[in-house]
Amino acid sequence: MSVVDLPTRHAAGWDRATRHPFLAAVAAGTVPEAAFRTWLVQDYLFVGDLLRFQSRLLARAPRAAQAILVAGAAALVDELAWFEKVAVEEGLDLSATRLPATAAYDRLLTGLDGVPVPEALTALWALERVYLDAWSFAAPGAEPYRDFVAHWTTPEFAAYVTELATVADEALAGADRGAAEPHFVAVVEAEIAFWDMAWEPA
Ligand code: HMH
Repeated sequence: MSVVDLPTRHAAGWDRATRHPFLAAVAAGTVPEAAFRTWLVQDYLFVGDLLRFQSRLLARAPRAAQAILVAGAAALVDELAWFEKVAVEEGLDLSATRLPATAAYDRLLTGLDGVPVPEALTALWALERVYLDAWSFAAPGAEPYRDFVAHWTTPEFAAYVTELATVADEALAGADRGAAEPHFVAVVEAEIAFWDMAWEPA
């Protein structure tokens, strides 16, 4: 089994995380602007938390996973700078506090510090893959969201996600594959809650 088999093993949750009403509304151009702005600021806070998690994971990662984790961390630094540019353009307040779903996701990431590296790598792959699939579902997106959707569906991002699957699979080869599955499920649930936070349609 490869980690890439996990989405089909948990198809209902995966669908809820990657075909959420928020994403459908971005595709249709009907998402309330305030909801999108709230979500953007929370995603900025999440990316900061993710960079910290990824840095801690790098510190204990096997040799074969180091290069991809470093490249991914550098991409997250660029992503933070991109959010800061958008914030200036759109007048967003990035100093907002974490809403409950963002805080809960950070606790999930911190909890992963205590699990074996192969399981943490699986969770990292899952949180990137679910995000890529979610925005791919919304693509190309309606105005004014098209540039955002394009930013999160680049071929470079897709290639990164594929590489993460490879290192997760390599690490899991000598580990307990079954132990990774609950972390996958927890990531999917955290993603659903993260979309719900932005907008729960009536
Ligand atoms: C909620 N999940 C969420 N935000 C992100 N930026 C990613 C995953 C991937 O970076």
